[in-house]
Amino acid sequence: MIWNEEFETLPREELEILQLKRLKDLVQRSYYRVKPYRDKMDEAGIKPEHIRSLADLQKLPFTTKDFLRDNYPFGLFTLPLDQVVRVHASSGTTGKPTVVGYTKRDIETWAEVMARALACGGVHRGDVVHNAYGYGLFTGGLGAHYGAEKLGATVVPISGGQTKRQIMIMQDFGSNVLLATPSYALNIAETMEDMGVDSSKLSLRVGIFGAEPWSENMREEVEKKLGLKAIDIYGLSEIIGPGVSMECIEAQHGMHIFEDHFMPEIIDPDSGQVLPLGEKGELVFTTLTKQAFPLIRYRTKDITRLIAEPCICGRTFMRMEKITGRTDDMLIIRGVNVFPTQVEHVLMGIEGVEPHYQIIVNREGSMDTMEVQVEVSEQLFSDEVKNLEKLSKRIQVEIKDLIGSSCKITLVEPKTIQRSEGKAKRVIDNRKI
Ligand code: DLL
Repeated sequence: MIWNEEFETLPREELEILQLKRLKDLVQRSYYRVKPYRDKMDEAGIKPEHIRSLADLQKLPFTTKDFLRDNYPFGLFTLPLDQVVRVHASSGTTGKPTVVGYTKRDIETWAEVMARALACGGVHRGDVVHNAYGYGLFTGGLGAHYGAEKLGATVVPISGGQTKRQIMIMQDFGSNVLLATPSYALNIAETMEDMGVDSSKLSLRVGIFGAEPWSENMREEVEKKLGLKAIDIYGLSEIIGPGVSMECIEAQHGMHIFEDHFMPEIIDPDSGQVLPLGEKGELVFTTLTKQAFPLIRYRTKDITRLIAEPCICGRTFMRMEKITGRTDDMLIIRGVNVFPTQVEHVLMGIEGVEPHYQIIVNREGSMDTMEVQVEVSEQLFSDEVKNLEKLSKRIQVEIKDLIGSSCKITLVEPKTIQRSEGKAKRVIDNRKI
């Protein structure tokens, strides 16, 4: 079902008129109300009146996480705090978190895009939505919550953790929609196995998984284990939270960007040049309607490409392909670029290998080394050493074939790699310490 036919199926020409109107307003608001924006634009020699067409967006300077950090916590809000009804924050890997703020209307907008997103995944009124995204400063829990309520579904605000209890509740309440990170969904599936609960005892129909990268093989794995259709949802706190884009259940290929609110561009991460439509690069977003904390040309560091071809679902919004990694996720191992999702893809395509792994990077002398620790099934683990060696060799060869870099494979006992209740930590890079 399309939640908002009027906007989601808008002919492209009409959408562009709306986007331009909103863009002009955004640039005015940011320039006249926020000094750091004014300084940035003055430095680039751009005034709000220079924005006359959508192509003029490219004249505006980029914003980055550092810009946000420099103005911590509320320095980029365009409105006084008496109009800001909520803040969220994402924990950075180092130092201070990134803080974002919402007016009442921003919360409304967010609920609207999340309702669209859930409808895109086939969720409707009457569904019981088990929301296992974390509630709190993280945007996942509350963002999905408001959207599901707006849609008219019955929300179970369970948050992450206490997995056994979650399974009991899903069984008792007849939950048919699961919202979680893909790694937590796997944790749930595994706990179900341990408890002897078969997926047929649950009523799950669809899982709406996001907040971290996950491969197509991982999708197959969760679908099989939980007996549901797994749909990808994307978002980031800076832009609004979950609900920036969403895969439709009809195509299950690429996430529709709610372009009347969020304007995408793809750039070359090194040169900052905008790339031709369809090319892969860094995703950049401009928030067209957000009031308290708008962002102009925000560099997400996420890597994807845009799909402009019309979709069978009838939505006219462009899609973005599954995120393959982040520019700061990319490991450079002896000069070769490696994304954790590539390793995941290989691992999950091999029988007997469990979907739990970690990548450990070290520097020995001047040499970078990469070790992949991966769990194998109980049965395999107690098998003959020769078979384990064969398996480890096979993984090594497949990784080398795909990414061109050799690594050490360590097969570990089942349940030794830490399980995730939110975003999984896949890489331990000891070179940075
Ligand atoms: O993770 C918002 C969210 C919550 C999205 C729930 C989806 C579901 P942040 O904590 O600010 O916000 O992290 C944003 O997570 O820049 C991506 O690198 C990554 N990410 C989010 N969704 C996906 C996805 C939330 N579907 C960062 N695939 C983003 C891959 C994703 N990566």
